[in-house]
Amino acid sequence: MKKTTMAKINVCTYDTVTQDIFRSTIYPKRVPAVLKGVKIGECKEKWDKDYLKEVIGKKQVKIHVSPNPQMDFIKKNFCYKTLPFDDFVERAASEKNHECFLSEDEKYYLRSLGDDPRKDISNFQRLFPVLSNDLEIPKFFDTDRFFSSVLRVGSAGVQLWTHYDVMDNILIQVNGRKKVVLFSPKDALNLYLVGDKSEVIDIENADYSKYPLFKNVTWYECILEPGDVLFIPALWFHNVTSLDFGVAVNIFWQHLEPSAYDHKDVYGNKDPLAATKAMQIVDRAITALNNLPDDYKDFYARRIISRIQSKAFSES
Ligand SMILES: O=C(O)CCC(=O)C(=O)O
Repeated sequence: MKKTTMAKINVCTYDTVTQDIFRSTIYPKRVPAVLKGVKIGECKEKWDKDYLKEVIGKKQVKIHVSPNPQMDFIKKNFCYKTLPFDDFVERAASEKNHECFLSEDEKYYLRSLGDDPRKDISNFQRLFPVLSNDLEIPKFFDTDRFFSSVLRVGSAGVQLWTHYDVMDNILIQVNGRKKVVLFSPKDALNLYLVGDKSEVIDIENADYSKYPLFKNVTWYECILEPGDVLFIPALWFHNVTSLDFGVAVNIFWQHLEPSAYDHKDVYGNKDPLAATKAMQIVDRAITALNNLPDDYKDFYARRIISRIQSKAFSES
């Protein structure tokens, strides 16, 4: 079946969004929104390749390098390398690089990490203090709910796998254009999830013989221009393609009570504690069902699903 059967929706765009408008009108809807005219500071004028190279210089950064622009975290079709920031930016902004790791047209992607990536949370202002004053972080959430700020720089063409995060997020597109496709949390069963990531990598040409349910998804799409801000509510899946060399910062904040989250989470993608507990209980239920003959196991598995559906699914 062709993708044209799939419902496609443009993400709603709002002009001249202030803090009040965001909090009172946009945020409560819990759907993605493109926000235009948000004050983000001087970064939009300043953050081109040469400025970034000059002010950040030789700071070492760990980056993703891939011969294939469609990066796949599940099959790991990329590798991690470390480069001085100025070299990395020069390479990411060029279509071809004679000096390369894997191939001349390899793609580069930086997602900033904390000082100790296993323990520390990315804080863009702390990691890149020379850039800090250029970016005005919109006051869309209470500051005590701030979780992380992540600098993202990538080559034109890089496509990041579909995934969800467990916290609310604004993606501030500073430089370059970006196509973002989003899927509602209600499409979780159509996305062939492995943890927080979808197995369907080539979403534009999905193989329906392998992923038949993918044709049921509702496809939300937007193109971000420099200066645009995309609100991505927690649990909304997103797949991001850089149309140009691009620079963005995204800010995650805790939408639930802070105690709901796993305090060991550094990326904002570990499921809330209650959800993890529920998944563990289901695993135990499956182990218990395995003690039954197949026909009984099947019968009780169906009854458990029906109980979850009637008691835990929401109508809307
Ligand atoms: O803009 C990107 O490169 C990726 C954005 C993303 O995955 C996010 O904001 O969670």
